Amino acid sequence: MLSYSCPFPSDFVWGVATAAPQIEGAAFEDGKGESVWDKFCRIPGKVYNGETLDIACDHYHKFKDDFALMRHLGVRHYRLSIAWPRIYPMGDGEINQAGVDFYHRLFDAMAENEITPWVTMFHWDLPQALEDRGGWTSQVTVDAFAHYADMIVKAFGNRVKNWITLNEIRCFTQLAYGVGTKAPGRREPHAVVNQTYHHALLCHGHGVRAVREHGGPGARVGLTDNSEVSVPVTETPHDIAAARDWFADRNIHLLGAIYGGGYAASYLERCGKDAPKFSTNDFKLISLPTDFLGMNIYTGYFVRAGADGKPETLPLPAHYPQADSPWLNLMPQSMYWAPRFAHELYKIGDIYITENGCGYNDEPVVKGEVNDLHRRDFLRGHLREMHRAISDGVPVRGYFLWSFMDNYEWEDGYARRFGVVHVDFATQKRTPKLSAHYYSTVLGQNRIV
Ligand code: PNW
Repeated sequence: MLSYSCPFPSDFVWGVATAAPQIEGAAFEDGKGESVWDKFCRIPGKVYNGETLDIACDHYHKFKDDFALMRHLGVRHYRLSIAWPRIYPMGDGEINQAGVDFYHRLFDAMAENEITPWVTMFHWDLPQALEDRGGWTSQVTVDAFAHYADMIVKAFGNRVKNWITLNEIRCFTQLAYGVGTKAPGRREPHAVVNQTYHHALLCHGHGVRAVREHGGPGARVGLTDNSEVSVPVTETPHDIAAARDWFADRNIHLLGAIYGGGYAASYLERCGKDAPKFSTNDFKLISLPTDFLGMNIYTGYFVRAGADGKPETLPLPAHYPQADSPWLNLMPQSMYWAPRFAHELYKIGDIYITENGCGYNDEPVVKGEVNDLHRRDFLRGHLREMHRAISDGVPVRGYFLWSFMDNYEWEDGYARRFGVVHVDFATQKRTPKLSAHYYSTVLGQNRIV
């Protein structure tokens, strides 16, 4: 067999991913409450061009067409999220039945198109009412999430078997309460940010608990993490060991805590007086066994063993290749090393790449086509490295491309396009790009083409 054929295991899961706030629109329809992003995007200077999530891809009204297109492309697995403020407009308290009904319609339409849902419970759209009560800095949010998770698993558990508790803890804690570039845009001291991590870990635990209690037969659950990824500069034992140490250290407060059953002494020591407040009992919940780990992989850091053998991160030279998202340095080997290190360090049995993709700015439709050869190249390079990981025995069981269609790219608004389907935001017309046809061929043939 020629190596470029790269067949995947016959039960490999190929999918696409989106998130409710980025595609649904209908931000104030049918009783949906305000989310932190609905508020944040209206603060001048926070989001590119002042763009809002009000309409987005209008998926709320167009989901039938969108699922028909997915089916047409051969996509059988779809990662989506439920909008918490659609279910509980105030975060807790009264249920919005119209919101629950919407997701029933959505899951019906998916079933009609033979598409299996993979549902993220929380993808950053915290109800603003909870932010007003402290948001992720407060235990109030943990209690509300526990209730919300119970509710959605009870409501949808007969049709949803694959659950993801939280999407990318770092992004709605550190970037939202420390750096301030994501909603609600606060800049709090370390101690507060460390506490938001801890509250997120507790919510992850509640998500797992809810699925175990109400998920029914065959239900599975895991976290989606955007681990910080190291790529060894050379694939030699020294650099590999240094890169693995780096990975363990940079993820010590999230994956390390969940899979290690508690905070490492070295982490708490480093935090000093800023350490999160917790009880050891918390880890009975946080470290409940999961069925898989979801990893969102976009980029990484080059690491080598320094003169003292310790990990050393190399700065990137000028003109290192990038996508248009300024943080998205092209590093396909991250798709090999991230799942491999996660598997080695935390003994995880099943890993899914729950997001991987690239953002570019100008992708015009010319004569009905979008010629995104850069994205096709990105996909092929990353899939090859994922295939190499599987060949080396790393248990990667599936891959979800980010994203099905161009959508609201958070503080970058609509300018940054991640879709394999082009969206004209003025007309809502969808046009599959060259990369959609490429990906459709890959999943149809179950190999890299
Ligand atoms: C992820 N970084 O976010 C999110 O899960 C998606 O909602 C988002 O649209 C997608 O990736 C593309 O950005 C990330 O700075 C945001 O490294 C930032 C980073 C990584 C992922």
